[in-house]
Amino acid sequence: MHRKFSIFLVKPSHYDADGYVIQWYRSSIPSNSLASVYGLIAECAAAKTLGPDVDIEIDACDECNTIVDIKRIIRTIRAAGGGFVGLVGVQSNQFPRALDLARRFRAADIPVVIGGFHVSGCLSMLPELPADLKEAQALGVSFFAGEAEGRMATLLKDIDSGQLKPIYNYLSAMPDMEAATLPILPVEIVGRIAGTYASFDAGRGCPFQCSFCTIINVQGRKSRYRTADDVEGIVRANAAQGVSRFFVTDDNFARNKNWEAILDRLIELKEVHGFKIRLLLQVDTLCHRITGFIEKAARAGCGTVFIGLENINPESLAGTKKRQNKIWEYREMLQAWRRQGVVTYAGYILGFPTDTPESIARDIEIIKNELPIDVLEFFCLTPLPGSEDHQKLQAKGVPMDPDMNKYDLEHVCTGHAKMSKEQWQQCYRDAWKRYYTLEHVETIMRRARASRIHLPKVGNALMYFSGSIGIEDVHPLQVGVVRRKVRTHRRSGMTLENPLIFYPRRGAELAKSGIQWLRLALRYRAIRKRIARDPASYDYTDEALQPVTAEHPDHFVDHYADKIPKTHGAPAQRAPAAPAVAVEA
Ligand code: B12
Ligand code: SF4
Repeated sequence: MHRKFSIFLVKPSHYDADGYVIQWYRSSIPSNSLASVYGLIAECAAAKTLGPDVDIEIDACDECNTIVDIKRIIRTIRAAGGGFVGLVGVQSNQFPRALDLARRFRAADIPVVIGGFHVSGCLSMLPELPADLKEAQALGVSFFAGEAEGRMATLLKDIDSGQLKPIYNYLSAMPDMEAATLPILPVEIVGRIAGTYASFDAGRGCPFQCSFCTIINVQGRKSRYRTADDVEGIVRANAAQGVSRFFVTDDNFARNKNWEAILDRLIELKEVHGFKIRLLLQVDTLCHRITGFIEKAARAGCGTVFIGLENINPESLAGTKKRQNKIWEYREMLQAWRRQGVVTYAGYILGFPTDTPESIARDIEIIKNELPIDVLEFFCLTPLPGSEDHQKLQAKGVPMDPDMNKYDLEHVCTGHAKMSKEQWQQCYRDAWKRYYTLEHVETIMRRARASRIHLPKVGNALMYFSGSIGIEDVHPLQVGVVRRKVRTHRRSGMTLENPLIFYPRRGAELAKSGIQWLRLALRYRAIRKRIARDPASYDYTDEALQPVTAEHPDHFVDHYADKIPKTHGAPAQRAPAAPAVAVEA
């Protein structure tokens, strides 16, 4: 008999401090986890995995841009007579929200499977299930640990036959990425991302050993890559539905051993076949050493690059085993991207063991003066479940915040040898203020003009980063366009607010943030216009734009001269160290 099997995939968001789900009319970054799992289930649907008479129907949403209609999902699965809810790519900070959603579905007896880094990281690194996973298990939720490529059919068959197991653990066997199923999402879902970006991972796994990182313990230390043919397949499948912008989610695309074949193929698709490809890449701080990498990336359509700078203090980098970051090459690397007109975003982590409020303030001023970075984003060093840091603290019984919702890299979750929790949290807030002063925003725009980088592009990126913290009070990686709050979607344990209080306050909040965004946009536009009108702006220069030569050595390095390890290629120490730069109060 012909029947349906109905699958709903939800990528959960997480809660703000008031217990409301952080979601928007349009979110800013696509979820690659959702695209990967969707692609795998679409493949099973096409292959009629559950038999020729069973139609597998899939619906998917990213909660960052869509309100999850719990009742409709329950109705649809019941009407189909079979199916399940997959909570996809659930990070630690999203686990409390995932659990609240699961609770509702399990109360209606709908099967629920949770996958993603929290489940995989905990199963990989902890001796026993932590309390939140046990709570989910008690509700009858199943876990999927490890990667699902080549394993989805087994799961679907188990659910369909009522044999769903409590845990699917594939962490010991990483699937090959060559010719692996392609990540894809229908255009209606991609269209809910501002700028209509799709995503794909061209590789997984990493050989390095940064102690704060979960990736190595979940995806392994052996790198696996997609081929140029696969990437062409992803581009063509998206182009067929009018999508041509991609966020390549590899933690470091420069480490992908197929980078050149992939970029060459993208260049061919662009230049010979007329595909209008735009790429957003993530790379490390050594990518400029690879001959032709930056030039080819730009030709293939890369207009923006995320760089894992992490920190500029060599002591901090060594302490966390990030020895591959060579600070004496940062300026050269950033200048190489600028020469290709690419906008640079750099991530900076606060709270390494040697950090103090004074050293953080000093380091940010050094960056502003000496490194030509466009957008800088800050994170608190966090013992993420699945990382070596978390495992060690747990084993030693060091207190860590029990609320997983806070593991979003914006909250301080454990102690620090030199700062109180409050000081550290304040450092995080101050770091944004310190970097995004109007004065420094103008400097960045002047540098962009001098480097012939598209001024509005840099201006808009700066506005979006400073506004997400200053106006929306969320990290730019989580921000979107126009915040949504659903009164009834509040964290479990928190009381629902009276509609007469909730709705007028929401109206006032929306009006306030609208006005604040408008004011910020006008301020940045005034700066941009001032620079555009200034004929001398093309000749602007400063320390950060100076090339590093024998005559003009990079005295950025001098600030840390006594801390640079004596490794191959490191500059000879030029003690005594230069006096510290002035730090604004
Ligand atoms: C791209 C990315 C983002 C993107 C998009 C998110 C996404 N998940 O696609 C953006 C920029 C938004 C993002 C933001 C953040 N991210 Co992020 N992100 C990544 C990154 C680099 C790649 C994710 C990815 O595509 N992986 C590949 C997919 C296919 O793997 P996967 O999610 O594990 O899914 C597979 C399996 O788990 C399984 N699976 C997953 N779900 C399900 C569900 C079912 C039903 C089944 C059967 C199987 C299944 O099948 C999938 C295919 O094999 C990862 C690191 C990494 N290498 O994965 C970090 C990572 C996931 N992010 C992390 C963090 C901490 C964050 C932030 C909190 C802060 C930050 N600075 O990064 C914010 C959170 C904001 C938010 N609202 O999401 C951590 C999470 C660690 C943890 N324990 O929680 C990671 C691991 C990086 C790290 N620092 O260690 N991130
Ligand atoms: S932080 Fe980046 S370089 Fe370090 S281990 Fe993780 S993926 Fe590799």
